[in-house]
Amino acid sequence: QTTELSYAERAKLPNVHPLAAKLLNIMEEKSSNLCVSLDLTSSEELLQLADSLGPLVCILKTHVDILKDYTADFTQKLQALAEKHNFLIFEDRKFADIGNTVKHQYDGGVYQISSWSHIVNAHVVPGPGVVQGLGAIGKPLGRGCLLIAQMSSQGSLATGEYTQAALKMAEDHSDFVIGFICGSKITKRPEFIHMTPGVQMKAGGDGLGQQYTTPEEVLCNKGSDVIIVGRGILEAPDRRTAAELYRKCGWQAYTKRLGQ
Ligand code: 5FU
Repeated sequence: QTTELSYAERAKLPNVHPLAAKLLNIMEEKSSNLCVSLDLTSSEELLQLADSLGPLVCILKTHVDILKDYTADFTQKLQALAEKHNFLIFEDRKFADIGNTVKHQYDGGVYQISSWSHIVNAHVVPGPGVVQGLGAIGKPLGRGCLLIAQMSSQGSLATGEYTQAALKMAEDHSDFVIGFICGSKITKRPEFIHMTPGVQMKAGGDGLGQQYTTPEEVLCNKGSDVIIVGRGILEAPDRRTAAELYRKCGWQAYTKRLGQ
């Protein structure tokens, strides 16, 4: 048996980032390691679904730039739902430019992402400047960043040394980086949170390069912490029932990993 720490134990570690601690506590409280990816184009539909699925998830992931009817009112309402249901918001913006540019993209423009999204992510291809630029905005606000260490898509170039460089960048900026987007656990340091997209109940793909792994495989065998599920829920006949199934499967796989 390994000495695997629970989410609650990890939340109490001395070096854990406050936002990571908050997330780990939410996961424990809600018995959920499910991040739902609401890749929808209508604000109203997204908000209604956020209200319905909110109790089941630890994180709600957005792609705000695919909304056809975005207004600042949308993010106000989403924040209210995050409070109501106790989940974190993760805008999957995948910043990938020089520090000065990403600062503006994070803070300004139409979406003002830093004002409402608890978590954002970044590619490591530009080097550490991308994290420093984002951190200049995000750190004073108590935000956190995930580095994209691996991707779920077929033929991804984020492998091997690239993945190791992402880990190093995270270690060097652990006052802002809370973890990774990855397919499997890349570090034993329990302060970092591993989140995995490309999850459905059945392994397979979508014909555009997406590759799916099951919740059990991701949490038990690959050692990741959070499953990110989009179409597995969005395309189900009953989205709430599907989300509850993913939550339950994810939680069972986690408790199995803990050896309970
Ligand atoms: F970084 C990544 C990645 O490597 N794979 C992904 O699929 C992000 N994603 C996102 O997760 C993608 O942009 C979608 O928003 C979501 C997966 O959606 P699906 O419908 O479950 O395939």
